[in-house]
Amino acid sequence: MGFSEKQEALVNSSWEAFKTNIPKHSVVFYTSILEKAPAAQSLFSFLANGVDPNNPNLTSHAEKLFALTRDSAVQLRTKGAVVADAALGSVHAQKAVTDPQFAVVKEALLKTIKEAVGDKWSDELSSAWEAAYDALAALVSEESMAKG
Ligand code: HEM
Ligand code: ISQ
Repeated sequence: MGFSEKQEALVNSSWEAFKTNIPKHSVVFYTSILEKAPAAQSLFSFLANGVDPNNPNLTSHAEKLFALTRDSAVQLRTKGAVVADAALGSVHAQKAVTDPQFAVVKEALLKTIKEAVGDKWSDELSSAWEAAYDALAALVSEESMAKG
């Protein structure tokens, strides 16, 4: 199934909404992750002191994850596939990231976008982010398996 121009535009505009207040949206994101997976606190070095919006490490990691998902949407639309940096695999292989963890991050990401866009939220917007994230996650997890 192809990724449409409209889906790309939906992801791009909500990425802009996310960027208007990264500390605020990062709190929504990490809080949602920790609710579902409290163990994530010890996995991420930048969560050692809890969800602190003034910790630049915490906000920059969230921003990076959302930016990569947005790039993935652009690549799906222009190339029909996602081409990511192979280095993504090795960090996740070392941490032995599992499928349920990918799902937790996905749910938190969708919840955060929903909050960021307010009444512009739609099922179409949600499935566009979902498709972009799934394609990226598949790649990260494949690369991480290959590195074993
Ligand atoms: C580190 C991307 C999913 C756990 C990283 C890094 C990137 C990245 C780029 C390098 C450090 C940074 O700059 O942030 C992604 C992408 C994902 C994904 C694109 C999904 C599409 C996950 C999942 C988990 C996870 C599901 C497990 C809950 C980690 C950990 C680190 C890391 C523990 C090291 C963090 C630290 O420095 O403390 N990831 N990640 N990642 N990732 Fe992921
Ligand atoms: C997974 N990998 C890298 C960074 C992240 C930030 C927040 C949540 C999950 C992440």
